[in-house]
Amino acid sequence: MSSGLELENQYCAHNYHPLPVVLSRGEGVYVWDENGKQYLDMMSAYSAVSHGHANPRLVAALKNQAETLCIVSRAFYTDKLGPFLKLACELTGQDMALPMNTGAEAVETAVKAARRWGYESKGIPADQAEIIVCTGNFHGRTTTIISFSDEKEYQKNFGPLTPGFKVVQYGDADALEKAITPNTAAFLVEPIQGEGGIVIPPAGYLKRCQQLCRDHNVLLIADEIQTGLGRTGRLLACDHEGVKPDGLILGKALGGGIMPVSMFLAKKEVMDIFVPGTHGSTFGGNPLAAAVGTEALTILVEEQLAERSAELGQYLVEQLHRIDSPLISEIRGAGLFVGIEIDPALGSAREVCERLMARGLLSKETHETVVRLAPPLVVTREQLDWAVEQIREVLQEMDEVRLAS
Ligand code: PXG
Repeated sequence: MSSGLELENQYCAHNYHPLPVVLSRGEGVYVWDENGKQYLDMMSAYSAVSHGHANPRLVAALKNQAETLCIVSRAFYTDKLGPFLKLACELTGQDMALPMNTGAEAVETAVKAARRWGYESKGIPADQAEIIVCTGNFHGRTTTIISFSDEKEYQKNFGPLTPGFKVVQYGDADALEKAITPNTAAFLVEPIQGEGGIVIPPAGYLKRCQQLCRDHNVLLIADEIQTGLGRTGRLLACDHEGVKPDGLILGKALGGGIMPVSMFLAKKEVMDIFVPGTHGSTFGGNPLAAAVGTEALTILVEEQLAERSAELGQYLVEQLHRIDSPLISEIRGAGLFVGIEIDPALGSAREVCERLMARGLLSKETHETVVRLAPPLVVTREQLDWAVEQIREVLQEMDEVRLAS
């Protein structure tokens, strides 16, 4: 057994169930294990590695900034943060941003912004603010965020939970309308649910939610940590419906697959509720993160990664549809953000992933029935062809085993 695996199992908390592969190097769409075996990465660290592993431009930006200035805290201005946030705001059509590190921190920032805006701008009575969220949501792992998950396993024995959240059916705008009260400050939603299993809501859903939010003076906050920055074939998944959220949460790919960089963006009226002392982070907005983030956004635009994702994602889904297997019950996707639903009566998504791994393709199941395919956006058509062939053969193998037993 590999010592990397043994040591991690002994010393790292067992809060994950990783596939048994010990990775030691990455370049572009490939990663290698400690024995030198190559794998095509069809997971990209849950969309964080959209630019590919060790992207040379990002590594250069990182090295250059690491040698110049890394961390000074927000007690001082730096020459890197302003230009980074300006670029992020211009690209997304927002006025201002609050930089953080991990996705969950940016979600927490959005929750705080929404509540304070609710009291100070909308006039909600003290401590009465409500935020509406959706069934199947995933927004992170902090105590407050798990409080509004509808996944009981995420909450079990972590109570008391934070009050002030209401859960409505994802994809059902009527349910949102019914749930809104004068105390509703915000509706927090993923335009496509990632951890929920690549769940795409009905066409027109977000647009209708936007209208309802406007009609009732409720902030529409989009969590695009996973769907943003080209993953679904547009810069933002909200762009598919021409929706501009009042608050936007970015993370993952914003750090170019190199370091944690996240932010909450909003219009000025919302962001102005933050005054000195109300929120912060030692590392949020540090010059190293800002330099890498700026380069990540620049590459995204210059190398047209969103357009690439749209084109190649459509190609991937077309090719997957050609696989004739009873194990596939549905294929869903937007851009290079694709889920293959496996019929649980005929096979498990985990087994599909394990068999793919043995063939040099890395993916991960979500919700036991979905095989997720989200390669770096720099993947090529030929690499996708190879991946589809592996999936076809694995499903065929599993079907043969099933029929023989
Ligand atoms: N929002 C969405 C939509 C996400 O997918 C987060 C927020 C939280 O981001 P951070 O950086 O705090 O993990 C995510 C994260 C896990 C896990 O087990 C999380 C994600 C994907 C896969 C596994 O915590 N997405």
